[in-house]
Amino acid sequence: MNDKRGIESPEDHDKVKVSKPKENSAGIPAIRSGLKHVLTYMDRKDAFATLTKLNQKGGIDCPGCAWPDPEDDRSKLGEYCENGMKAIAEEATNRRIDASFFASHTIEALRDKTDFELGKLGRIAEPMLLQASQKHYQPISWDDAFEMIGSELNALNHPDEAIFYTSGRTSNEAAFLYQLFVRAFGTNNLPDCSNMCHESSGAALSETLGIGKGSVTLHDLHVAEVIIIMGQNPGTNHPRMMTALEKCKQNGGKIIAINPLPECGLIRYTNPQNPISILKGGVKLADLFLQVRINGDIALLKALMLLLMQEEEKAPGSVFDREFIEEHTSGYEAFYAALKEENIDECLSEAGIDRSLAEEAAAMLRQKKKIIVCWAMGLTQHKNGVDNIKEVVNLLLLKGAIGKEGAGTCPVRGHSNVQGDRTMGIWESPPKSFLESIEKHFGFKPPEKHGTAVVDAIKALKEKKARVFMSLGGNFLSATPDTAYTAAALQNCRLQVHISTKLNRAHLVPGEISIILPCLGRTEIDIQGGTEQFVSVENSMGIVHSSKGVLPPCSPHLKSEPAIIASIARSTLKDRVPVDWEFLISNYDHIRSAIESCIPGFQAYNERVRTPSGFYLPNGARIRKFNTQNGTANFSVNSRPDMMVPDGYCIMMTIRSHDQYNTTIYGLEDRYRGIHGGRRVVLMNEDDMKSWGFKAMDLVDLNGHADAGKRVAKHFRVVPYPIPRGNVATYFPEANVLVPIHSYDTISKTPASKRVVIRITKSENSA
Ligand SMILES: Nc1nc2c(c(=O)[nH]1)N[C@H]1C(S)=C(S)[C@@H](COP(=O)(O)OP(=O)(O)OC[C@H]3O[C@@H](n4cnc5c(=O)[nH]c(N)nc54)[C@H](O)[C@@H]3O)O[C@H]1N2
Ligand SMILES: Nc1nc2c(c(=O)[nH]1)N[C@H]1C(S)=C(S)[C@@H](COP(=O)(O)OP(=O)(O)OC[C@H]3O[C@@H](n4cnc5c(=O)[nH]c(N)nc54)[C@H](O)[C@@H]3O)O[C@H]1N2
Ligand code: SF4
Ligand SMILES: [Mo]
Repeated sequence: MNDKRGIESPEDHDKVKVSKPKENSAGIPAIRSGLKHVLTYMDRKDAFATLTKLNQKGGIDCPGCAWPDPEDDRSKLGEYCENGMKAIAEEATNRRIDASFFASHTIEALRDKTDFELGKLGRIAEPMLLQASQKHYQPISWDDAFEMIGSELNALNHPDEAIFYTSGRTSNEAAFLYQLFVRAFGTNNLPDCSNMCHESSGAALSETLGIGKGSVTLHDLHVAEVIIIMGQNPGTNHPRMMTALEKCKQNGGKIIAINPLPECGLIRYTNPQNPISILKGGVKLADLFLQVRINGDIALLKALMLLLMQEEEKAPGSVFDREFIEEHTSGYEAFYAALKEENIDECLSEAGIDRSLAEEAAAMLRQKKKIIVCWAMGLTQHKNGVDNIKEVVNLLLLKGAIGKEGAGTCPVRGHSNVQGDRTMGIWESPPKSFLESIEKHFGFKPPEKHGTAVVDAIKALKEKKARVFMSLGGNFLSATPDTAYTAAALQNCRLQVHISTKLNRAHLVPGEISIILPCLGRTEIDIQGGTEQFVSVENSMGIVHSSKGVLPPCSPHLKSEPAIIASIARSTLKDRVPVDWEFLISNYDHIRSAIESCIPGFQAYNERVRTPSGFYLPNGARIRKFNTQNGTANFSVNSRPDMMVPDGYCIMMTIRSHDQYNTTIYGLEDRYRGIHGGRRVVLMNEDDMKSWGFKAMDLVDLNGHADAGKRVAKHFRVVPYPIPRGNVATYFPEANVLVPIHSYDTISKTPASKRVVIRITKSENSA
């Protein structure tokens, strides 16, 4: 039984089955799996209508990840992947939950459902309200809901007592309107999912290269000489990136994968759209796999740079790009001096990498100038997440591998519009220039005091310093660290407002008043002022383009995100600020015109967003114009993190299975890793299993480190897996209960969900 009062998904460890991990990703099984989801949950005509428009020019932007679409040759067969199909099936499902559903299900009964079951209930069909001591959500009219929200917000002592969260699926238009409302209300409390995601990348890249976004385009990936993929599992989380990697290989490029796990998608890829690829059994991807220990990346990068430095010293100018360093960078001397103090073998032993493999990697980089480093959560979600990325930048700067064709930074974004939301001002610490342009354009003074990011927002709610929590999408309970702590924080709320498409666990830890406002999804037609609207998004490579739904709304009672925000703004602010909310949403062109006036790079927004592939936002790093404080790219000195673990403890990373989208559980098949039917598993090295006294499929409990308080996640099955010794892996969000609220990078405030210190013990009555 679940012992967390229903705040975690009920257990499924007894259903877990294990098979051999796969060595070839995608191919026919991917098509089969994606289609199965589409055909199980969607009406056939809806499936046809959406899939033919998915990621096509002028069509629907896939609500999956932020990987960009090719600019020219989009496949008519389908410019999407298995997980794109699952994302569509999840949103455009033919199932609904309405007032009668909630009348027959108490909140307790809903808590007994697994996350997988909750998601499969279907789309929320009408606004719902739950008040203290009630057992059921009950219907509420839109007008009453807006009225209630306005009066509760206005009853606060200070606007900072409200928290306004955003998840990265929301459109530019909704995000811009949301931050406008929140700032007009009087706070910068705008935490977002990015705080738990690529915030470390943003912080590190802004400081070193003057822009918090990546620098490369798809074309750069195709022509790179070497691509290093660190802390990322693209086969699962960015499947169409595999096509770009395939092209790079076809052009003679090499790939180095750095990961504690031999992720199948890094090893081999069969392009499901290419019959020849299918016949040949796909292409080998990684030329070199460096199985780094969790958080051994700084040590490994230092070792690689030392090896390169040795060669450079033998023949100055033969390895490093002296001209670039001289002309465009600062801090080289201090960086060089600090690096010289390091010892190659010490670094490699910390990273857990054989010297011969490191030498092979250094040899692959030595003569090459077109180098790209791609990374994701394996680098960002550490206490030293920002340092990890600054160390990546050091390597690229040494090689002059930035701001030229085939080279640069590639932080691979998660949510499909997480990058756009930040561009739109979803940021708790906005730059002054942004606030000034809001003031100039809208005629009210936005607050300057910085607001709270996710971890501080949770603490503020827990300590009752904040009393209202509103969320524009997302699942603030399960995506955040320290589930039990966060549940208590949410339960302390006077008011919770969830603007959502689907029911999730965050809706089941109510405050005194909880309101669910159901909204349209990307796939649906959005009519305002009598005409069909489209929205726009920014992908991982800074291209802004349109997205337009094709299906009729799944319920007549839904409103669009911008319409909901405008109504909340109106009922809260009345005429306090001179913003015409109704005008803005009557045609989204009006919102885009406002964006154009306030945010650089959006000139002629309405015109350019209508061009078939959209437009690129300006990117200084791409053209060697570094908008840092000193105007140059900056080397940095980053210390190696402490890798010591107390006796009897190990390091756990929390990762995604192939069959989930963050807290949305599409299914129970982690096909590539060979785990089926359940998610409560802990992947463990076989030698560790022997020395810790465990057998395959033993039932164990995961215990947090005592210093961090008493955190336990019970009943996980041990699965032998090729993972470095002393490291284990579990799935997010099941293991989030173990991520301490106070364990995060102090600069980015990103929770260290890839390095959690735990002790593993046999479960009592383990059968
Ligand atoms: N299908 C699907 N697609 C998704 C998502 C999803 O849940 N499902 N989520 C979206 C979102 S929001 C995001 S942010 C991205 C996430 O995309 P990823 O970052 O690829 O996702 P994770 O599963 O967190 O995988 C992290 C990878 O880092 C490795 N790793 C862990 N610790 C370390 C370390 O210390 N060093 C190194 N070198 N590697 C390490 C893990 O073994 C794993 O392969 O995907 C996006 N796309
Ligand atoms: N331990 C651990 N924790 C992690 C991570 C990890 O790797 N390990 N990864 C972190 C990362 S990278 C991220 S990005 C966060 C994700 O954090 P979130 O973005 O908060 O979580 P999601 O699971 O993506 O949110 C899913 C919910 O969004 C709602 N939704 C879906 N589509 C729409 C829509 O179109 N509009 C609206 N309004 N709502 C919609 C649905 O109700 C759905 O249940 O989790 C973080 N948490
Ligand atoms: S790669 Fe990402 S954006 Fe593209 S179809 Fe797949 S899930 Fe959707
Ligand atoms: Mo993310």
